[in-house]
Amino acid sequence: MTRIELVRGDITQQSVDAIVNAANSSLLGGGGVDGAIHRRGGPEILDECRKLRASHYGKGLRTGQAVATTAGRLDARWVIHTVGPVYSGSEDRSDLLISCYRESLRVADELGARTVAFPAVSAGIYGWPMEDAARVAVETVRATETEAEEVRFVLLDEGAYTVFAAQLR
Ligand code: AR6
Repeated sequence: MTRIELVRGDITQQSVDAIVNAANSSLLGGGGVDGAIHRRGGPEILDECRKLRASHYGKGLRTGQAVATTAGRLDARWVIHTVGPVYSGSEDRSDLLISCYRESLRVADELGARTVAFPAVSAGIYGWPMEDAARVAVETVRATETEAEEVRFVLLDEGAYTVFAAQLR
């Protein structure tokens, strides 16, 4: 059984095996969680991202996929970068968001990560409404078979935390 935990705070301050990054397909950094992870984790993460791009993801990491690097100076062993879908009001892209959680957990299992922290993927710059982002996140983690003992959702603000808490009830 995987325990699901909820934490209000900064994901870069978590002590876990793997921290999931809401990245973009370039893997070269950005704002939001991505910016915070690279800032606090240091240049080692970007170095590995660059190498991954050169070796495997010349056209970028596709939406819904996930790949791991070192966690640099973060208190974690790995960062798992996943690319969430940009929200669309006219097209249902939830399969891609579901895929982010599933693929991240699959990569976590491959690595042997037992504790995994997720942000609310796509619910910031990519515009996904928080209620729906939380529903997809919680339902998908609950439905995914994983070796992880703990999945921790880390929400930066009170509003997001409250929405996730309601979803977990
Ligand atoms: N800890 C936990 N949650 C955070 C943190 C943090 N340090 N910082 C932001 N959040 P976002 P996206 C919350 O925008 O929507 C980047 O430029 C934030 O409040 O980080 O998937 C990438 O490079 C929101 O609820 O990710 C991509 O281009 C949630 O994390 C793009 O943004 C996700 O917000 C990805 O956009």
